[in-house]
Amino acid sequence: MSFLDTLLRTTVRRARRSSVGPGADRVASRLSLYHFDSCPFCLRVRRELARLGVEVELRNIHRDRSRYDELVRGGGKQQVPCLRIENDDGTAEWLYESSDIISRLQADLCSPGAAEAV
Ligand SMILES: N[C@@H](CCC(=O)N[C@@H](CS)C(=O)NCC(=O)O)C(=O)O
Repeated sequence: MSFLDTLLRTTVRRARRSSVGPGADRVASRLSLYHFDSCPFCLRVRRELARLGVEVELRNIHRDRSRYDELVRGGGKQQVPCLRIENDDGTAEWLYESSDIISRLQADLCSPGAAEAV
């Protein structure tokens, strides 16, 4: 990658990240998204993650059978996208529905107060 490419990517990433709170990386480290490539609802969520400029672990249920099993066992159904949110005590919340996931990402990652408190 050329110097200019690197500079552009860094600048774009910084611009996107201006909307997220200071604790966003810490919050994001507790999140994982169960998804697969061709799912349009998953794409909506991945686009929002890209817009926010945060990195969330992506767990592809078509490429990795163990991720599919985890999703069904933990979340209770095979539907994607599903956001797994790990709590401090090690328990997990499994959030389905792309609109609900996007609202949750915006609430937890964009508000400085919320991001620091989680
Ligand atoms: N209303 C849901 C729709 C999600 C959905 O239909 N996902 C499909 C994949 S594109 C799925 O997982 N279907 C399997 C199932 O529902 O059992 C959303 O917005 O997230």
